[in-house]
Amino acid sequence: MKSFEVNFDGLVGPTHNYGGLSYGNVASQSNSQQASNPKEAALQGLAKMKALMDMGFVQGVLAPQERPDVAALRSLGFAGSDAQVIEQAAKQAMPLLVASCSASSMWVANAGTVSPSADTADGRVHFTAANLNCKYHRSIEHPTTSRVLGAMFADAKHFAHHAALPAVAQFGDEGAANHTRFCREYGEAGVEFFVFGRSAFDTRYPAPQKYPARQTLEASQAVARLHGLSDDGVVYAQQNPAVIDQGVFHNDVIAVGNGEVLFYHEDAFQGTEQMLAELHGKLAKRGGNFQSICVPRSKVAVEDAVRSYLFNSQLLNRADGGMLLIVPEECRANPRVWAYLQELTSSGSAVREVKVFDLKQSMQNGGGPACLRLRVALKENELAAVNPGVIMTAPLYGTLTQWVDKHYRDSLRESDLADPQLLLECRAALDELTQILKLGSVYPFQIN
Ligand code: SUG
Repeated sequence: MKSFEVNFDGLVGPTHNYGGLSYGNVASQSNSQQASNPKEAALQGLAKMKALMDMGFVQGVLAPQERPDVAALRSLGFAGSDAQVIEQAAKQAMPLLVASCSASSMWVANAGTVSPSADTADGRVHFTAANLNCKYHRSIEHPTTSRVLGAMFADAKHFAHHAALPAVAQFGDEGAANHTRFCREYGEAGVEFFVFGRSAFDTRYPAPQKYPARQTLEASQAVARLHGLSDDGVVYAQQNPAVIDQGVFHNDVIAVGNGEVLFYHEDAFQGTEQMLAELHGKLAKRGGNFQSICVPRSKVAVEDAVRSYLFNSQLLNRADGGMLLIVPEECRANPRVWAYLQELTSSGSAVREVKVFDLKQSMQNGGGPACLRLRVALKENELAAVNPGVIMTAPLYGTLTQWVDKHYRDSLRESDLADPQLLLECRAALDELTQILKLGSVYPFQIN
């Protein structure tokens, strides 16, 4: 049976703004308070989805969330009508209003972890929504994420959904941004690679000194158990705490993998040699030939990797067997990274081609091409069971660009977030979107 890796990209929401909310994420901190352009952000994301569809990849769309999250503000003690809740929050606790307005659900690599059916004990595709509990503005995403994923992958014969892990730091879980899967073919059993930043209970693992390590070993292990993965099909590795302190807040800022290939920075991991040997051995037992491409620090420093987002790229299989790397414009703007990419594609490596996308609006909050997509490996019959409303087509692309043009502002500053009209605009847009994507009622304003 045929199988595919489907990329579901997060559609940028109407409140996309630069709130400076993510300590440890260099771009989020340095662009705080700048004016954003939600319309441009959404169109940049849609252009990437359309381009991948045009190249022959199966591409999906993941809907944004209702913001401001008035229910979250109510749970923090603000009361009255929706407009009063927003007004009071703006007066008394602006950082909370900013957090409740974040469009951060666009980075769907953090929506959850997905294990394809070939890896799981019950032969279904398993999803665990990420609790994202390191940052308040992200910790409020998972209930809606679960409903949206449930509406996209509704058929219980093929799809199993797990609620987010307990919302405490010991089980900090950031989803697929710290998860990669290696395999020979997408429909065959593979090796799932979980990368954690720290251990909550085992003091032998070193922790970063400056910035938080968002993913714990215990969270990764819990996800592997929930999904029914076998020990033969799992490898755990720790991120190098020193790179977390340089702004590598997720593993997908320093490494990316697909098929049999891991593309990573020399400084990405602790115990790299042992980790590579384990990946090689376990994939060999699955009939695969693990390969790794190490980018040496002498060619690309960690700082250049963080600024350019070289590793936050999409590594995709081309029809001819070679691989294609989708990178952000910031890679072309960095002479050392760009020179490295020229060398990589002409050296006979697995990576044959590089394509560049302008994703500046998302990049300025620390979200590159890979952050914007959730990968779901599906067999042909499973793909047929996905809600067809969320699969990108040329007409859907046309409808979504018109929808963005109709509903989105082209400038948003912190002071605009206090405007109660923004909530009404967002709800009107999302109500229409659920009809376009055929999701049913998934938002709090539609349910309550
Ligand atoms: O969680 N930025 C996101 C970026 C997530 C990137 N995802 C991956 N690497 N997979 C984060 O730090 C910034 C929001 C603000 O500052 O307005 C933010 O949430």
